Amino acid sequence: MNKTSNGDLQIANGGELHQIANGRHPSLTTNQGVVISDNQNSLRSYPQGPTLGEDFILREKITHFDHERIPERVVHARGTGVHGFFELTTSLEQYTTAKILTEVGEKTPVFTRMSTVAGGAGSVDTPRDVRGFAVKFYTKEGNWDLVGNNIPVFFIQDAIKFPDLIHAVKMEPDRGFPQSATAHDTFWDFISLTPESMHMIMWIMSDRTIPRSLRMIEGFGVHSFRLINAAGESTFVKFHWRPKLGLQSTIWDEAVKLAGADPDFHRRDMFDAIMSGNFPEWELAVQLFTQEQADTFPFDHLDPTKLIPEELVPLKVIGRMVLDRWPNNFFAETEQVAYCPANLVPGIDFSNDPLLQGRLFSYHDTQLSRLGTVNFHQIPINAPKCPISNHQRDGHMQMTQPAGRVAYEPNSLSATSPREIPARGFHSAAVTEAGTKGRIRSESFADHYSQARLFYISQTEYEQAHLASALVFELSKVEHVHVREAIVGHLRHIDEALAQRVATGLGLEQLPAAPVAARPVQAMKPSPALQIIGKMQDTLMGRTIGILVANHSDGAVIAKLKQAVTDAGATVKIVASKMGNVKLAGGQTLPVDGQLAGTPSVVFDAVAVILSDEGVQALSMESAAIDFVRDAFGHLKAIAVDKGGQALLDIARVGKDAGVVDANDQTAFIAAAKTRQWNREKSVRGLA
Ligand code: HDE
Repeated sequence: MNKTSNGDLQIANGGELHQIANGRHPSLTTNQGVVISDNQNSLRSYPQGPTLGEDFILREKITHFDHERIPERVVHARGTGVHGFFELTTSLEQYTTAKILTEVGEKTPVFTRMSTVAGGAGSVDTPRDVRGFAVKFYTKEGNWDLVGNNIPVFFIQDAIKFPDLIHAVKMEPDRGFPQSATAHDTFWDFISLTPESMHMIMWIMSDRTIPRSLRMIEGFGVHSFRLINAAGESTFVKFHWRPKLGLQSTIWDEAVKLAGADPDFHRRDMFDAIMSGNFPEWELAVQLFTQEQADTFPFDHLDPTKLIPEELVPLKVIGRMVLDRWPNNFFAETEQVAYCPANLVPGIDFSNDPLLQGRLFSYHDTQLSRLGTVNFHQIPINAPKCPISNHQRDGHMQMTQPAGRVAYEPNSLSATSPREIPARGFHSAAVTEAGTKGRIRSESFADHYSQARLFYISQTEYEQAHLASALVFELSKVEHVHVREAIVGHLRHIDEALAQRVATGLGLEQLPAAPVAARPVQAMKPSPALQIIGKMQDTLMGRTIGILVANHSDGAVIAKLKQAVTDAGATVKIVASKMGNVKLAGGQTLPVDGQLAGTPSVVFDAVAVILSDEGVQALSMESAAIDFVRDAFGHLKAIAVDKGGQALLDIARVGKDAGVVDANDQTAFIAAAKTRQWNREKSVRGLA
């Protein structure tokens, strides 16, 4: 619905715009356009009589309602989509003819959907899971979909294993649980028998899978693609999205509590950011390399369980994506958007990665069952923003009315019917390929442990401890002891100390034998680019600070703190035991944003506690207040306190360290709030 210059509302109806005088509602009609006189009562034969079958208005309304749901995505069912644009800053003209990668300054509209993988559409936002990162670029030369994840590698090497992987991770079929969790027998059973998944397992068990915000995740195209230039030469490329806000994750205990406190935590966070004009931004970077370079890599880049370390092929930043417009309608856009890795534009091409090859037909196929027709490309969110003309006709829900006799090519009857354009049209890379046909796994895919080790040894000690603890948590939920042991056996190839930590956490008395490795594990130099901590930004931008207050709190301290953190780019929310207003010490009132029981500290990046003596007394018997400060401390967050705040911390037996600061020292608070108090962790939980 838009407003015209005179303030009238315009409502799109069947493609036509009806102007409605300011302040008047449009008529309620049936789908046939018949104005409805009574939307409260169905048609009865007499006041106490039966409802009449002739009530076409009732029948139409209920029938439409009965069919409102469509099949949810078989994977990535829960997602959050946002409109935005991509702007190229560096031309790749030397490598490709694709306009989107050569026209510097051009802003191309995009629709980006981020998702979890395992849970259903109504599942929570914060399980331990991969996040999908799918971008549809509506380019001048057709739609290009870069359908990636927030992890640069995948579990399996061959598409034929995908249904097995997904069946293993989804709810177990006999019991219908767990929803959206890897911590169960069938997942780990499959993994224990699939050593190629070990590298991905390191990423999954790291904090990458429990992100703080969708605005703070990286995105990866995962597979190698090809770029093709005007001379027809091709170069391999990997795509990377890097968030302006840096990487940030939650603590596992926090993610678990967030699931209860706010099941929509990530979607709401994105919505709030877009609505308040804090538009999230990512850099698009590429790794470019030739076949000759690839031949020297100690791994096969066509194996999707491998990444190309940045130290080997540096990232080149070529543009930025800004997400700045929330969809008008969740179903019409976020639910109906149909991504497909086969949607490419001239100048970009596929590689032979066998996982990518399998994906190329899967997505279109899945849309046919989800959206029900070959014409789903006509749905506005899927329609290219450049002209389409071809001889495809008819099918369910055909929305266009192609005119004329000719629906074939070649023809001599029409001078205006669409024809192929060899010079501008899509060409595949002209590469010579030969070999023996067969169901073959390339020998070059056989090393399953070297990059898993590379990932593990590249992490900080805190991240290693989280990863080891995640493995203990997940495997402790696995009932079959032989499955736990088999996983620990694999870990021995990755890092003996890691295997030992996990074995100890699981109470295994001796280390299980390691399986035979198909290839010896190669020593590699650590790559700090694989850390989260190494990629956190020194910023408070995009973060939220919660201030717990009560009647008679010191308004001046609150105001100064609020100003300082807002200036640093954060948002402030006031929390108190009742909604409405609190009366501050000076007599002023302060509006409350969140009621304490419903606004625990897990929803904030850092907290402040500003309380009068009376306030402390009132909150000291309140378990939500005790949990507020205990959890903030336990989740390694900065806590700013005045005298009353400190008193509440003492009552809650919360310790004192460098992250607990005087609320009057705003600079110290901001510095502490930008990060987590990693050193504190040893004092609050026993990690593996
Ligand atoms: Fe997908 N994947 N996938 N996938 N995938 C789908 O397509 C599939 C894979 C990814 O927000 C489905 O439209 C196969 C890798 C994202 O709508 C389905 C294989 C990567 C999304 C499908 C893979 C992804 C999907 C389900 C192995 C990262 C959500 C709904 C050969 C590079 C897109 C749909 C959105 C969705 C198949 C593996 C990313 C079933 C067969 C690797 C982000 O077609």
